[in-house]
Amino acid sequence: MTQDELKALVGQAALAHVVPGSIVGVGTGSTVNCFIDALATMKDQIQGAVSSSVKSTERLQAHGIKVFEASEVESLPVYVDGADEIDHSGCMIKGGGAALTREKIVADLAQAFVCIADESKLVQTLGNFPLPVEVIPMAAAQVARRFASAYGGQATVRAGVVTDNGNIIVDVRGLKITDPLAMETEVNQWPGVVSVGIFARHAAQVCLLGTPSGVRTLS
Ligand code: ABF
Repeated sequence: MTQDELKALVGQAALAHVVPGSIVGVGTGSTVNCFIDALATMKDQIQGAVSSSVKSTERLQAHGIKVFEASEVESLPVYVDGADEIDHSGCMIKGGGAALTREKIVADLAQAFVCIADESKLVQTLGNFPLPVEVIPMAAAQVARRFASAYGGQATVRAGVVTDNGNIIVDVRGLKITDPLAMETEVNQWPGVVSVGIFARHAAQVCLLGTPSGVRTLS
């Protein structure tokens, strides 16, 4: 199966975790696009969605799915999103699509995080994928120096990218993230960091992995 077929497989499988009559938290990325397309087949069974990006909002609305503002809901039964990497405890690196801040905001509203990914995303230790960090532009150089001194990481500004929130992304290479929660907690405190693409505090409770032999559920 191609990677796109694996993404379609898990996008469809995630429908089983959608609570009828609820508002669904929806992430961002190509795998989530498959989920959005699958969700459209049951749009009459849900109230709508809370979206984590302009791109996902546009796709949801194109299917006729109502999109609520995050501020309009107090909680969501489920948040469905992809990942750039996920380890065996459900901690993730996210942000390859530059939507990490709103993804974490919507994930924070949800009672359960369902990660959907093709099996290439499952790793033993996070860090091979460059860690995205959303920063206020004036802080970028200092954040890069902190990654170098604290973790030996090499941070570079992602060219040509401005987030939905008007900030920039630095991608940090050379990290071996053996304690995701500790690094997320530390980096979150650095001045100018809007959010870091480590999802440890908001780890996935369920991961649906697309494999050539079908969907593998990790929980
Ligand atoms: C999104 O899923 C981002 O956080 C992450 O970068 C992306 C993975 O994208 P794809 O599903 O296209 O591989 O939530």
